[in-house]
Amino acid sequence: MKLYDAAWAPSPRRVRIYLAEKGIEVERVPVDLRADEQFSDAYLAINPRGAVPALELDDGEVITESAAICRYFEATTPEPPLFGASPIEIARIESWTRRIEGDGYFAAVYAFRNSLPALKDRGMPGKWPPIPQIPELATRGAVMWKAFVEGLDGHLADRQWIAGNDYSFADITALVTVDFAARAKLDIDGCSHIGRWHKAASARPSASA
Ligand SMILES: N[C@@H](CCC(=O)N[C@@H](CS)C(=O)NCC(=O)O)C(=O)O
Repeated sequence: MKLYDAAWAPSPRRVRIYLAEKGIEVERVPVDLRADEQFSDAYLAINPRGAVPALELDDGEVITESAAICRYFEATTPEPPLFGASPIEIARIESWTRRIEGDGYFAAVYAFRNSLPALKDRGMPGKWPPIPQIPELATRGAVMWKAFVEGLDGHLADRQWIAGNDYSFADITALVTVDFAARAKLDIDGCSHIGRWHKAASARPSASA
């Protein structure tokens, strides 16, 4: 089994943090995004969408999408549960994960991909026809981000973790989202509850995986 990984990118980091929390070791194959290695013939044979992460199983089947890779390991190695155990825990974690992805992570992607000169004509991650940058989408990302962090900050006012008593996949998703958003100059300044949560999540050994 091999995990195709990239050092600084949020989606592979999401999988690395998840695996560290579970105590699962997987052989990693680095893909150098700065050198556009995701578009090499060798990597496109693994994932024709030209995105990381990807998990290649021993029988050759490839799973893409960071959440799907983590779901695979949750099924093979249920303990400790990071997607919840009871029906209500599972629903809470899924609900928050989707909200963080749709409202927070995508806000950061809009801001990041539509503002960096180096990403000209690369408005979406991975292999697409040229996608022009649209500056208004960066503005949209900033508006979404502000509303997202305000909502999350209020939610965390009386909670340690986002979706229940225990650290979960929702926290992992939010951690990689907040750290990625900072690269697009979207911050959590003034959000004291997110600040406390972020400090605690970042202090876990898995955060540096
Ligand atoms: N929804 C996918 C997103 C994958 C994705 O966007 N990967 C980025 C790194 S975080 C990538 O491969 N980018 C390559 C590029 O920008 O060309 C997942 O969760 O795995």
